[in-house]
Amino acid sequence: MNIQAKLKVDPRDGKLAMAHFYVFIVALAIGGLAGLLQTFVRSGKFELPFGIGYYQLLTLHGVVLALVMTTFFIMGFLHAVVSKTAGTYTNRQRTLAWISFALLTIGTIMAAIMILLNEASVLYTFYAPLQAHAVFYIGLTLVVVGSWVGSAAVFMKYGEWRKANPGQSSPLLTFMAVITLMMWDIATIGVATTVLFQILPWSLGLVETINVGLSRTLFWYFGHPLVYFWLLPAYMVWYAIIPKIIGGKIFSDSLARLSFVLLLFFSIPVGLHHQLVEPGIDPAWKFIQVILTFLVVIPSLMTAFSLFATFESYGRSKGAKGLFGWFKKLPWGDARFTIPFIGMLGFIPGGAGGIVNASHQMNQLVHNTIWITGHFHMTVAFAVILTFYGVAYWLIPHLTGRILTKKMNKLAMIQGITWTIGMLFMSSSMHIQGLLGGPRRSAFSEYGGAAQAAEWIPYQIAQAVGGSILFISIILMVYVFINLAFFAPKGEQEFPVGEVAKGAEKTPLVFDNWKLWLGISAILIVFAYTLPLIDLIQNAPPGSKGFKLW
Ligand code: HAS
Repeated sequence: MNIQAKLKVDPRDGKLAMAHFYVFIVALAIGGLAGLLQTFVRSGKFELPFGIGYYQLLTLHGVVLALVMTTFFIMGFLHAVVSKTAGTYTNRQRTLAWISFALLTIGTIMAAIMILLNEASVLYTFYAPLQAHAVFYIGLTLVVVGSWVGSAAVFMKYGEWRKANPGQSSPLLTFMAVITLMMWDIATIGVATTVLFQILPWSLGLVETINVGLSRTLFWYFGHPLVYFWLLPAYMVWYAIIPKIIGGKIFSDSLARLSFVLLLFFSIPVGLHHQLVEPGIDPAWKFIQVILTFLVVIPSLMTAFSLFATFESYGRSKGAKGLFGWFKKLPWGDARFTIPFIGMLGFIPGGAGGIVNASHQMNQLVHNTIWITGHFHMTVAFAVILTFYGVAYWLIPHLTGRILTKKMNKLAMIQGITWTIGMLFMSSSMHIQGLLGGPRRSAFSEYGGAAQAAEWIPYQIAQAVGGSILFISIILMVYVFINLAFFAPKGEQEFPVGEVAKGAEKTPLVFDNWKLWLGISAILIVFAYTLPLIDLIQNAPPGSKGFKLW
């Protein structure tokens, strides 16, 4: 094992990661409050005070939780993981990471101010022709650029490690961090292109119209890998950290790397599955991207297989018998394991829902309904966030030189379990309401007819109940976080890094061959997107001039 993996994260890198986590917890509190108020409005029993609009609140909720909270947590986590497994950052790398943090924060503040002023009530997808103040888009651009600068720090550390360790396979967690950020950097080119060349000029009044189809397509080129940007750090934990927490081993280093490589290949050329009902895109390309979507399910099935293998081997090593005997041997009292495990369980229905969405014909039924909102609450707001909570319970004290006490562990369990109950109410009622035709992204007052809405009311009340339980869970999380960051007893909290099972095959060096992976990735993207984009530009609506971006 690399010697660095035995060391604590250097305090200077620890501070850097913690700075990200402070923003994470503030975002969780603000976004969660916005979510709670939203469920109240949707129950039809509450009106927002001070003239706050429903879409303004929904934008705040979506942007702060889906874009800000996740990005800050992920960047902080990746910096900590890379510093731990590939070695302490050099001053140059750390400076870059701080510049990244500053850009992320400034961009976030700019976007948040515009949302609060009701100048950017365009939801987290900011689809044209909804238009926000230019400052909102500039803020989001800074967030993207900030994340690029942060990934440069990670790539530099990885390159330095490779140079110092020729002929060796890179540390698994660092390898996974590199793939996550490469995917992110390639994906953000899409959103940066539409913002810089289409949306900003249009929002500044330099051009009068915008090519909506093109803009949405560039957005979803980014939007689907965005959801994998949330998922991959959770997979890093499931593959490489949970085995250590339970006292077991990583089933196969190569399988874990292969699934990440496949996620890099197939997470980007699939964005059209968000646009299956949109005009202007040839059905043949939609069909091709649906097939590619089914291919991206494979690495998740590999992940499920690998996790079962880890749990079962561990259980059997402890004397478990029978098909599910291993289940009883898992450390159920340990919040660092149990809460992410509940997330894994939730990802089974969450993933199944994704497969329904991707199935072209079924998508027609669910696309504009709140079923989709139920889907992403089960995936990102359940599987992923429970895993992030599980990480916070040990990473925050590790970085602040404190420990997770038994009392805090108990509170963390209650926090994760209340989240589970709240999200089950919320997500299942959203799924059912969606099947009954309940629309998404719609305020109660704007539904079609009162008679139809009456059928949905029980589910909307269930969402308000779920929202309230979730908010209690957020208050508990804030409490646990503050305790672990400032008040828990001083001590050494382990940073668990899994080791590979004895007898597993040696990891082939080909996994560190980036020319190969990036080359295949580029070919797939060019194949899946070139013709649809040319179509959208050439057949832009009447009135478009020149290079028909608008
Ligand atoms: Fe999705 C829409 C398809 C995964 C998030 N998705 C969304 C939106 C979001 C989102 C935010 O094809 C809405 C965007 C908007 O605002 O419009 N999604 C999929 C597919 C997958 C998928 C095929 N989505 C995710 C993940 C997300 C996420 C992950 C966030 C983190 N999604 C779609 C489609 C749409 C969509 C369409 C567009 C819909 C529309 O019409 O607008 C797949 O990646 C899912 C694969 C997952 C699995 C599950 C594997 C299970 C594992 C757990 C193992 C458990 C263990 C424990 C070991 C196959 C790994 C077990 C223990 C025991 C004891 C049993």
